[in-house]
Amino acid sequence: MQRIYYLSLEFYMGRTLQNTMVNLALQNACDEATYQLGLDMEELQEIEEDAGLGNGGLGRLAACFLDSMATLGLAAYGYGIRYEFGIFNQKICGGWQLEEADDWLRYGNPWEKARPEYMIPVHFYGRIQHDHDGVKWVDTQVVLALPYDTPVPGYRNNTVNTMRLWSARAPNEFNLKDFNVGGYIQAVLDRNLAENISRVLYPNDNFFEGKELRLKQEYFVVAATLQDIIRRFKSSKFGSRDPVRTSFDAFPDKVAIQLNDTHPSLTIPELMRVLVDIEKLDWDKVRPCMGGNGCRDFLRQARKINPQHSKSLYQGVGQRFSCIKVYAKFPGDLDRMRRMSMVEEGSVKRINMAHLCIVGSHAVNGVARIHSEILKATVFKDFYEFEPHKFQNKTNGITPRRWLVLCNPGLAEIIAERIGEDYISDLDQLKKLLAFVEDEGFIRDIAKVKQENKLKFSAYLEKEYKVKINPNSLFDIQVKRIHEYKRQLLNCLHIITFYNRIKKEPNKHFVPRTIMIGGKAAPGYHMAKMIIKLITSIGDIVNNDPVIGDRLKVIFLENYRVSLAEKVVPAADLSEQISTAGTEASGTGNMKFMLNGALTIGTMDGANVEMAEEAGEENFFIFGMRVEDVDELDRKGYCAKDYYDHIPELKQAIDQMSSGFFSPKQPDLFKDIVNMLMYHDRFKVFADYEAYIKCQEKVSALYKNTKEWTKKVIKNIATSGKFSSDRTIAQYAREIWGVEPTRQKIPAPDDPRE
Ligand code: 73E
Repeated sequence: MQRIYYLSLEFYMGRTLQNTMVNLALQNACDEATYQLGLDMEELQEIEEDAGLGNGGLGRLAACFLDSMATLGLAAYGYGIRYEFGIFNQKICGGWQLEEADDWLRYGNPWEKARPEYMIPVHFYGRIQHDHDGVKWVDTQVVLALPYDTPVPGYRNNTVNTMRLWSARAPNEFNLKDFNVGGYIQAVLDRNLAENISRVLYPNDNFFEGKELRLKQEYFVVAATLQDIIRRFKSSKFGSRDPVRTSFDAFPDKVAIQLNDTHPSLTIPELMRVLVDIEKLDWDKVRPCMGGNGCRDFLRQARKINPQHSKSLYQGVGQRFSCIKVYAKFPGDLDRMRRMSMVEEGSVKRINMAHLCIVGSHAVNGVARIHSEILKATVFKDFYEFEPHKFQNKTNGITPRRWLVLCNPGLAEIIAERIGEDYISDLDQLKKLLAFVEDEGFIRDIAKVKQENKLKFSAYLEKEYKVKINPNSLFDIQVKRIHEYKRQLLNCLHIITFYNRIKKEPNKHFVPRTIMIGGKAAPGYHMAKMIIKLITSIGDIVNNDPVIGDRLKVIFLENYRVSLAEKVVPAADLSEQISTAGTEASGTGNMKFMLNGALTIGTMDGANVEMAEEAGEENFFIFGMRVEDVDELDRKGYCAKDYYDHIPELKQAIDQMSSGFFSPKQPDLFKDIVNMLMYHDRFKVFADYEAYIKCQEKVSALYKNTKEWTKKVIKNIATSGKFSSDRTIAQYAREIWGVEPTRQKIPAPDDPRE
């Protein structure tokens, strides 16, 4: 059997209880049983902590992939780190973000099982010694990797896979020397140093972290996982019976390793080190593969953590990918050889991890069509020209179990009433709903479910946060990490413009809107934190203006995370996906909204391009620059001031921000934001302002006509099937891992309500 190993520094799982019940068809039985005990299942579910072992899309993708791999019956394992502290909890205080530690294991974790019998030593630092039978790595510091297993059930198919997360433990002899009492106490205290490796998730999304502890995390998961993979291979019938020397001949056919971005890329030199230095074999027999995703920041110092890696990098990879090969294909092109080097020039030698990944992998993929094309045309152009066959696309997806059946049972139910339940594990079947676009009954049902979800979410906001919103207004939602490239600031400019228009003509009719923005800012990202303060400050002015009434409300959704997404996504009318074209590799929140019956206002970026293609552009609110326009503007030179000077409503909004209209007690509070927007905006917010405002006018106009709006909603739901992670994983399986997925259907249990 071919085994799939999915390595990731993040697994953003969220809660597990309801997901387990959905996948095992236990929901009705559990509802019934708890009801008999005088308990409410939904209340119980709310008690569970999110497993927040991720920052955003990258970690959530890994979680959706685990669900799909189990559902498709693949023998797949997720490998990562059991962070003691996941993504911080966000508190909003006086409009500012405060971070609180996420002590998610405080009351224990019932879903995991420690497996001390598979504990593995991981070595750090030390030096290399050469002797008669090769090299020895000596004087190392040893940290033990203790695995914790969490079951990953497939959707009703009698399959349960494993997610194995490593926890760092100091060995009992850690720091052991002939110490006096003081030395002993210190030695015990120092155990923390080793155990800090799995203490906390680095809270930066889409950002390269150059800290030594982060590199140790990366090496820790890679080294422990590879030892586990090789142990399992040896104990299978494919590792030869020879007790002295294992045959690794079958290894490339029995093992596929998929890397989530470049974060676990030390897999490549580490696998070489283990096979060559420990298993004593020719490393040409190895076939790891890597899924590149994001691929923006990859400079990394190999440093001193494993000195043997630098040797592997210079010699090992050098053998397979020698400059000579590049030279043979492109004679005389010395500049190309320099650009493609794995070792970057400069006083400090740095390893380019992305180059290492491409060279050491048999396949590399982008995560949406536009992203894959950009990689081939820009950052990896040289590598694409050298080995074009390696480059693939795998457009991201989301699991319809969590992101429809679990979070939006009302919608799942009315769909099942029309087309049956098979669509849940074969999402393309949603296409059958196209036959119901003109069906009055279905249109009414869809609008009704949406209204119920909006009422439920309004009640939640009122209960938990004491804010009252108008459930008949258009729910306009942007939830994602706060980042300049995601352009929450463009949304802010629309809010201010909308506000100014109502103030200017208070007696005119406006389609009422509730604009909700949520997301965490990395603790050290100053501009992102200022953006949160700006949103809350705009809310303070807008929400308390009697002229506005309930025509416009601005809500900052505190502590956006998986479990909050499950509440807000089903309640959305409008999904904001407004990154500068060419900056969002794919996006996956966009897909969740589409599947849950929101319309999208978005740029031609990431997976939006393919979503609009599936839905038909006439059913999508597309605006703004395309990638080519952005490139053209770069060549011409982007000048924000020109837009400011020529667009009066834009000027008014910016002037209000800089004059303290939204921060009366501190008029210059937003000067950094204004200064950035006016003089060094890498994401060209003003260039898309006019198109965005016009597009928002079209949104409001359509929303007035519930029936026409709902027809477009149905067309979007019906064409969202492509964005199931089942489709994504089936493509990885066939086109990268070389395995055919199988879906076995298990008859529903003996429960009349299932
Ligand atoms: O567009 C998203 C994509 O949908 C992308 O920004 C995100 O990955 C999602 C899933 O493919 C992503 N995050 C990171 N790189 N790409 C990242 C980089 C460094 C640290 C943490 C996350």
